[in-house]
Amino acid sequence: MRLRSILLVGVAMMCACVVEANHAIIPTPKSYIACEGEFRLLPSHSVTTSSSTLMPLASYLAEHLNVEVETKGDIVLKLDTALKSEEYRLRVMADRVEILGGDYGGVFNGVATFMQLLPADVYKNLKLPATVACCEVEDAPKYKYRGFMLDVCRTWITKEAIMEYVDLLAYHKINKLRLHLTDDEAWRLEIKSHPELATIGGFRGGDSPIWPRYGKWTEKWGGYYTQADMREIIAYAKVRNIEVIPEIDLPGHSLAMASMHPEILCNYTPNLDDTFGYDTRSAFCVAKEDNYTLLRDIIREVCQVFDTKYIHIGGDEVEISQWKRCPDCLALMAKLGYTKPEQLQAYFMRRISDMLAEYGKQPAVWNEAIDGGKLPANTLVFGWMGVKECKLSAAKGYKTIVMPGQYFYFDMKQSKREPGHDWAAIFDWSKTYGVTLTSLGFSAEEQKNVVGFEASFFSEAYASRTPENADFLHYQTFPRVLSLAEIAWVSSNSRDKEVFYKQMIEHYARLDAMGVAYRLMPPKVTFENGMLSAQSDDGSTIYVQNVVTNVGEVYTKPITTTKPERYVFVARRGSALSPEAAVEGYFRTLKPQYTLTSSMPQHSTMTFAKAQEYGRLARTARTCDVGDWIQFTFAQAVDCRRMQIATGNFQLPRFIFEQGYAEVSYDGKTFMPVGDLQNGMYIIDNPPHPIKAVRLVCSSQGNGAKYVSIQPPTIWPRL
Ligand code: TNX
Repeated sequence: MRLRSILLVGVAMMCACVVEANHAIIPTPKSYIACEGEFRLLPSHSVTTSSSTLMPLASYLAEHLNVEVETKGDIVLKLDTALKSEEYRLRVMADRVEILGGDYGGVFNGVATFMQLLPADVYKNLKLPATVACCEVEDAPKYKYRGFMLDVCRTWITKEAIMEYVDLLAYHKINKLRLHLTDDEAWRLEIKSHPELATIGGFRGGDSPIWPRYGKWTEKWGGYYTQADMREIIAYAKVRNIEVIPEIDLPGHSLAMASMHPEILCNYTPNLDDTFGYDTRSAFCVAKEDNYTLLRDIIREVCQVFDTKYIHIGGDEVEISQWKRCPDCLALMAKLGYTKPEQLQAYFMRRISDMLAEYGKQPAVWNEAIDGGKLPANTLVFGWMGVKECKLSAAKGYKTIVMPGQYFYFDMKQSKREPGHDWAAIFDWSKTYGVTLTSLGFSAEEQKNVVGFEASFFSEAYASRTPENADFLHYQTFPRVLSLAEIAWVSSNSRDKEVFYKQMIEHYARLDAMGVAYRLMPPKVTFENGMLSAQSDDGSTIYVQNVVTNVGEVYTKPITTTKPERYVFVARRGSALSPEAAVEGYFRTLKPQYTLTSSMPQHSTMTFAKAQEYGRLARTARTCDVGDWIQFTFAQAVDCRRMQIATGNFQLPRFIFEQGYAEVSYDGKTFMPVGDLQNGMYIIDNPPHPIKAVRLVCSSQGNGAKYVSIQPPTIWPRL
């Protein structure tokens, strides 16, 4: 080993190798040494390996390189037992390329780096000859677990779309994909002993017992993976060094299951007057033995399909109030000598963990699951609620995955006016990139229990945004995935955002070739001395639109104007897009005085008066029926360029009028229908007269919830 490195340095000196930062490889390799000369990849070259284990990888690489796999070749893949798991050495020489790895994952990582050294069209259709500068790369990951979680429940994501996304993760050396397979909105995995779970539970709306939610209100919508499909996904991911870990979310988040099997619920009769008889309870009863029989069937099959060490069994956000009302759960508590219902959750998780152990598996859980008592010592804990919860888990001795929402939930908004949740934080790639365990306050002891990082994409907001094309998934997750890949890989704790941003911009050419519709940083807009200008630094094209004349064009030079608020800019590059940028005046909204009235009674604390003050939403005291309405009556008729009236949560279509229409009145007496609601809201663009009142009318019964939320109106002035 020693001798070899001395020799290497010798060779390096002879061929004038120099240590370079890198070639914008993401994640950044430990060491990249540039050597003299180049390797010219020709169609006559071929990939070769003598290891049968590496054969699938040889084919994977050959496919990307547009060459063949042959017994004798110039691009050599090899296992090297002197290297650790996932560690690799890549040597690009003038006449040959060698990729050595400690195991399959190591060689894969070397292959992924080699691809990044090639022209970007390696991700599309590589044109040969192609050249790579000679170099030597030595590299290994810091963390064993570099994960991404995809919520395929709230939005149905097809097998093919998962595979496409797997490719994107693999190109960045992410090595775990966790599939969130069950939730309140769907059951997505075929269970042969209970086929209805997927064949019925995979679909919502229409004649399904599962209420439509988050989009696709009028059709029966969804899908599921057969076990054969899932095996295909697992095999596809395995070639790409990605382990697929399933999550069956228990004992809460089980409304889809309960809609098919109400007998899993607690033993009391809830009052369903407010929901037209629809039972929204979502937690398994802990005291029913039959539940464990059903769950054993499920766990057995899940363990057969997935060859992973861990099976994630959920444990988040359980509505424990249901157990408190259940005589059977209370009796079980008494029998076990429990004083808090949270202990029932630990009891439940332990029973499922025991089942897993019988099939040779270990439990993985969300952080709340460890609050009510001890779980088996080999439990893997996913800390999502905050840094505190991650530290607590590590301090208790559990192996822990760090994924607090405010850094790792890529379903969060990237800036204030963009789509996404905001419960954890509003952040872009730079916040994720800044994460180190030390800066988050983990002690050395706690750090020892951290196995890695995971980012997640919960998909409530995706279903209403054309999931048939992956643009929204891409936009929310890229370039944030680049930050995840970087921090989970590099050993160094130093972070330089400027340097990484430059690296990212170089990497954009690869994302373009991969077909990723990533998010660009917004162009910088300035207004000085009557001149409005926009600038971007990432090779994108800026477009400008005058919102008064509606003329849009490519921005080429500063605009002379006295009305800078009339112009809005976006940057585009390939499929990538930036959020809107403009001077603050463009975004300004009006808050005219109005009265909120409704055919539905108001909630006792989230009153209509509160929404009239803006800033807060109101709630009704029951769900909606056909013909129910809400009305906004303005004290003075409002002249504006745009008005948005919405039920529900803006980014998370729930608690809405699932179907309905809007009516506008210019005199406060006669109302004219103007159009159908989209995801519970209506936008009036360029009204011909000042608006005196707007009314939203419901044309469907119920919304799968106990109430309707009402947003204050958003009103943009004329410019
Ligand atoms: C919290 S993460 C949840 C999910 C939501 C997500 C939205 C977790 C364990 N529970 O059910 O989809 O927030 O960001």
